[in-house]
Amino acid sequence: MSTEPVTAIRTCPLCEATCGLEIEIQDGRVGKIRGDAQDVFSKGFICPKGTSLRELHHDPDRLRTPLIRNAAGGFDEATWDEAFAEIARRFSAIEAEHGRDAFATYLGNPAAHSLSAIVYGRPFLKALRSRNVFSTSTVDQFPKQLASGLMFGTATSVPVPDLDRTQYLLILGADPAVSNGSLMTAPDARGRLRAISERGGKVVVVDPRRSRTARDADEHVFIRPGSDPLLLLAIVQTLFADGLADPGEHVLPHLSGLDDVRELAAPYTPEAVAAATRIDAATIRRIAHELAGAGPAAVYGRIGTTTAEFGTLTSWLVDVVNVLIGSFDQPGGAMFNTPAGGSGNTSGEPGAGRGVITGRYASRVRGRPEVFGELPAACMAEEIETPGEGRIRGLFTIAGNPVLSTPNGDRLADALDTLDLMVSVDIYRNETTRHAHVILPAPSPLQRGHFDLALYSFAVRNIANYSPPALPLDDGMPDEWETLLRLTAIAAGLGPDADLQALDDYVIGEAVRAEVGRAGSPVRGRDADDLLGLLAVRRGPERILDLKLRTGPFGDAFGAREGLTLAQLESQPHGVDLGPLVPRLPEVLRTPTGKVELAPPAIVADLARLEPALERWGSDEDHDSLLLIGRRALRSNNSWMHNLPKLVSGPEGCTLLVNPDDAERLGVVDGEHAVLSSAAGEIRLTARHSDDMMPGVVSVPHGWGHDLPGAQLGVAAEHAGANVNLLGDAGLLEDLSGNAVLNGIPVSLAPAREPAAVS
Ligand SMILES: Nc1nc2c(c(=O)[nH]1)N[C@H]1C(S)=C(S)[C@@H](COP(=O)(O)OP(=O)(O)OC[C@H]3O[C@@H](n4cnc5c(=O)[nH]c(N)nc54)[C@H](O)[C@@H]3O)O[C@H]1N2
Ligand SMILES: Nc1nc2c(c(=O)[nH]1)N[C@H]1C(S)=C(S)[C@@H](COP(=O)(O)OP(=O)(O)OC[C@H]3O[C@@H](n4cnc5c(=O)[nH]c(N)nc54)[C@H](O)[C@@H]3O)O[C@H]1N2
Ligand code: SF4
Ligand SMILES: [Mo]
Repeated sequence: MSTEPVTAIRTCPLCEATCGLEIEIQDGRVGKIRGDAQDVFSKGFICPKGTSLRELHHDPDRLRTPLIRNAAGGFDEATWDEAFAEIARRFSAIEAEHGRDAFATYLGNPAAHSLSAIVYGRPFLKALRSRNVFSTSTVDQFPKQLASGLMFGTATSVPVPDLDRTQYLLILGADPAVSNGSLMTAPDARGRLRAISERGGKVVVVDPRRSRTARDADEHVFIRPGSDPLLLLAIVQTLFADGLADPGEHVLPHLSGLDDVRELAAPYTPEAVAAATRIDAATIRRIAHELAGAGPAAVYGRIGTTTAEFGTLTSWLVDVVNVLIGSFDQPGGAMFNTPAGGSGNTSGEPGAGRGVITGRYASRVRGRPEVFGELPAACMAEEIETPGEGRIRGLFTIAGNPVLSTPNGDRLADALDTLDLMVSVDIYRNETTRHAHVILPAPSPLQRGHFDLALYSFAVRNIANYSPPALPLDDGMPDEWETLLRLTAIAAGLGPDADLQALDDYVIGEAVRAEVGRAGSPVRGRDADDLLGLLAVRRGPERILDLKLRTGPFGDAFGAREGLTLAQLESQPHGVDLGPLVPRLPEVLRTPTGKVELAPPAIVADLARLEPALERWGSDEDHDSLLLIGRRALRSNNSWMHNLPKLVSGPEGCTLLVNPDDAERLGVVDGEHAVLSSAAGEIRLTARHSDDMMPGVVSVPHGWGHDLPGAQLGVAAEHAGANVNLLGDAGLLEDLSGNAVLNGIPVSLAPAREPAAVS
């Protein structure tokens, strides 16, 4: 007998926009998915990926049972007990012979959106006690977080443009009309950007490609890939030279290094950088004047600026300009969020702190410094391949697909096959997880509770929204946090049959005891057992979330004041709007000096590396070169939503975009296959002529190349595309953050003579 359809309200976990969804459910089947018009933040906005959660939930290729690799190289379905026993057996053997640094972890992008992974990833890493911690952060945003950390004191102190109140926005290397915003949580980013122009403001986009955001904007400026730091230096130089640099009364008392910045930028006049950036001096000067004179203004840089040769330098300069133009930390400028779930800049004593220290240890083979407790993802292959003490023998991947998402994925794939243990917690058997000894499936996103603990820290309003699971777990399927806790038990030496409830009680006990002991905590000095009693109705990530909310900046401090609790969020399924961003200087700072460090020595030293680049990029040879950049598409999500027919139907997703003049010169025909090669490798794919491309620049999206044997992705294999990261160079890391350089790679292009191997 059929049951009544119900409507579940929940936040979409797929990207940073945190849209509210309305999901029809009947008899355990997911029906229509619409935007939740009552969501306090997204107000009904939804994108094609959000609606495809239905297809994702019912995808027959999505894993429902653990898999264990067999002697023939295939996989056998296994029970959960068998899977954990196999992991424990291999784990003990490695530990006995090689010790702790023989283990490694790689956390992928969906882990940043998963309450389970955010909350239980940490105890797992702690129990593993290995230095080999890798994640997508080093193929993504570490440069921004490092620059923010050095300037403001913590990795999450990333200023976000106050989109809804700004009058002028300069965007570098981001396409929020497609990506829906990143380190700028803003559902319907496209609508919010258009609103700036509609209220008489201006949006300027700097990008080597006329992106969707650029087409919507008031002005688009082409730039030579990678040269953004020069443009920004010239803007800084102009602001000082023309008497426009004025941080304002609100910021000045908390500022250190203003004179240093003036001096450092002095040589970089607009004329000096014009040839290297390909932007004429008058345009640079005009943009500098507009930024200073347009009312509240902000600069925003993203993936095109962080996955670049000078990512940290560029990320720093973005906020130097933000400070100099006078609207920093003010409505309409670049501002700090106040996250309801708390972060490094809401806990502890306000106004000063330990700041950021990097390089406490280094990677074994290349000696790359640790940043925020992680080593560069692009070092993984060499750490597995190279013999000696500390060689990685056991790897855990959690929600990641590094074979497609990191440079030289082919080399990494070969290395993975030499491991003594590889465990993947994932929802698919894909290009990476096919190498695992054991794959542990995570439930569908609709079967889990959700609160975007990480991404709300970068939202353009202060928002709190919790969603309970829309559907129950399948019979016998543990929640992802239980799987992670089981792995924690194995890593802690408690074995695969440990009492998870006891371990979970230990985790929350530690968290509460730390909180009551923390200086500045609203529950400092309270009795830990009392608080644990108040939390006792919950378990798992929800219990930790309740603790974080209640001790966070809007929390009820366990009854000591009016404020948020998880119970309150549960009663408000469309979310709680905690208001627009508010000025937070100087309380937000956690630098040792208690100042905004406008000229952090580590970053300033990196300017020495930029000087030769200025000359190199201005040369005739550079003007004749061909450079590769990436892009994103609305119907794609990094490497992993290509198995959903609705998203991959229609025009081919993985194509090369080339300016028609370049194409003609190179004999590359529109719609035909071309060969794109770099020092690292070559790929074949369909070329598309496009006036949107700057001459001398080609664009290929990442996350494709689904033609590898052993994966179980029936639909994606029919739309395989080519893996652009075969052209990247794992040896090429940004100096300060260890982030891989994925944009601005020198390439050559030719027509393909034979039919393409991949289509
Ligand atoms: N050339 C180039 N390379 C890039 C980029 C680029 O711009 N250009 N961008 C980089 C960026 S920004 C990022 S974030 C990375 C992404 O890099 P990765 O995170 O390594 O790759 P994803 O494609 O996001 O893969 C996510 C994996 O998580 C699985 N998954 C999905 N949902 C869940 C879940 O709920 N639980 C679990 N356990 N698993 C789940 C998917 O099946 C998939 O295997 O790629 C980077 N690589
Ligand atoms: N639809 C969709 N949305 C996504 C994702 C997805 O895969 N698909 N991925 C999510 C993830 S993990 C992330 S990190 C975010 C990223 O969010 P965004 O940073 O907005 O990512 P992109 O859309 O790749 O935009 C990057 C832009 O930088 C430009 N660019 C490349 N090199 C340079 C350069 O040297 N200088 C300048 N000025 N511009 C350059 C590219 O042409 C491109 O337009 O998107 C998230 N949202
Ligand atoms: S924009 Fe992002 S959060 Fe919103 S529906 Fe699309 S994928 Fe989900
Ligand atoms: Mo990302």
